[in-house]
Amino acid sequence: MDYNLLRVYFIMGTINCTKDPLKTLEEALEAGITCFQLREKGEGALTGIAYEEFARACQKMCQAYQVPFIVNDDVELALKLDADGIHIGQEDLALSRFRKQAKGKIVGVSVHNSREMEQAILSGADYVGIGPIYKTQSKKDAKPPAGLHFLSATRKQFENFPIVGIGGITEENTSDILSSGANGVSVISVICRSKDIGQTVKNLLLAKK
Ligand code: FQP
Ligand code: MG
Repeated sequence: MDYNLLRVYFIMGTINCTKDPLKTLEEALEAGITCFQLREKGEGALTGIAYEEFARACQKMCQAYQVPFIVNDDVELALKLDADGIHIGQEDLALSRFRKQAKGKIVGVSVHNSREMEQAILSGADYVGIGPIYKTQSKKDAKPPAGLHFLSATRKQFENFPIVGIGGITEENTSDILSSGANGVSVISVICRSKDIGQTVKNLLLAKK
């Protein structure tokens, strides 16, 4: 995959939003996010038809901006909607099984150590999410923050593999993430809670190594 797609990777579910979720997504797309992941989970998340309809609305909006629409965890929905990709964690469905069902789709995998990193590559991941780099408010069962060390060590070992940093990322620390070797940053709160999404996304896009 083109690693530039990871530059500003917005992840969102309705419960993360402080205003209308589709309006949040539209402002983020308008401002230039490079990838979108629907992560509809947690207490109060949409389910059933409402979930599927929300997913379709997000997908349609992403298509209008030609930004990849990735589904978190839910392989069934990703296939049903013909999403551009799926993001799976270590506890989620075996990657090799999904790989066969989803030729041509972007597959992302969360990794936390070098064993998981090697396994993800062997299983055919297109990119990996490394984190949590810092403390995060968006994921209750997040592992303890790992800091930048594993990120930079992974970049040294895999010079060209697409990597996005995740967990506690802000406009201020984005440069550090990029300097440590990530191709981009993945954020939820910083966009969902921004009073000026346009400016926030611009700041993320402008951050230099
Ligand atoms: N990295 C990324 C990405 N997206 C994610 N959703 C995760 C990591 C976390 O399964 P997981 O994935 O460990 O937890 P959850 O399903 O609760 O998000 F690389 F895309 F930024
Ligand atoms: Mg998951």
